[in-house]
Amino acid sequence: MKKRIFSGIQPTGSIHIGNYLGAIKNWVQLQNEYDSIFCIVDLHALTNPQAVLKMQEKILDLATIYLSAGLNPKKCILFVQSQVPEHTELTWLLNTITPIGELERMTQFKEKAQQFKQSINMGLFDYPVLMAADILLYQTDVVPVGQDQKQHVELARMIARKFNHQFGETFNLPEALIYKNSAKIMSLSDPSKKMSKSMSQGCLFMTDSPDIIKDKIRSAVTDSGSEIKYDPKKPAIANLLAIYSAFSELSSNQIEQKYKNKGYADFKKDLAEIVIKGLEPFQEKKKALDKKPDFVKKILVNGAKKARKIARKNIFEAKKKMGLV
Ligand code: AQP
Repeated sequence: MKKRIFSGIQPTGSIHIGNYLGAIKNWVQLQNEYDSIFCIVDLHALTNPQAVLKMQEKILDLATIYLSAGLNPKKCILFVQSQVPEHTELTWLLNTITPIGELERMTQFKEKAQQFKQSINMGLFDYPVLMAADILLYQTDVVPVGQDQKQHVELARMIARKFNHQFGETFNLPEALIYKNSAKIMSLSDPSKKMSKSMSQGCLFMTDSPDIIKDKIRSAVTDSGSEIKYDPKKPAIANLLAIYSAFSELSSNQIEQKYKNKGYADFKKDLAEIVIKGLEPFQEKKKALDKKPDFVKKILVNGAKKARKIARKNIFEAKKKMGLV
């Protein structure tokens, strides 16, 4: 039997190349090897006060992005989280065994609480338990994510272990799958911060036009010096090398050799071309799919039906173990 993977993205705004390289691009490969379930996590998005605006538009756009990037509904299940109510039901069950201290440790909570100082909501705090429910509901083996989500997958594993210990063997223990090279793409305007939808400055979006891509890469901040060489103390060039490497499949070493006697201007010009070329097939497909919203919606409805079938079976088992059935 194939191992199962589950992953998702929040419909919180335009999708950037961090989301693509850290998540979607890998999913496209993985759907060939794994029993694959990919989700649009709209309930997670509600924790961001801005997200409720035009939610349905953002959901449809993200689904279109998934399909245009190469996710194939014949090979994987694609659905919207809120269409499968068992996610919230399992969240409550898991809440009752999750220590508050564990949630207080979560880096994402600390960062978002800073970002949304005026509206720190309970959902933001409970986000990792909903994520644990997403994962455990499908008896997931592997969760492909960027580096930023590793801590949440570890928490899901801890919750599964605790549930199994307390109520008897029920959930698979999930593992995070992180692709080293593209695990954390940083902001082009501030390489000390990760590229993030909610801080659109410094993002290179998947739907950016060639001219915008050229502009953004030309004006990306650089470090002191002019050498094209990986150096952990120089986060800006390290980030641009990671993007170059992910789009070209060349290693950092090979890229350094190529630009041995050249400067940033040549490097950035070529990087822009490589990114434009890399995104071209996706952008063409998206333009065509944008004209077929009903086709995309139908895929999501069918996906939710398939996901729910699996979810129902597993939530029944969890409730039975807890004495609720
Ligand atoms: N900069 C990044 N580099 C590599 N991977 C990244 N991911 C996000 N940013 C980067 C990966 O994309 C997937 C989906 O992320 P998400 O939308 O669920 O939430 P996020 O991690 O919080 O992404 P953003 O862009 O920062 O969104 P907002 O600003 O809305 O919170 C995950 O697999 C994540 O690791």
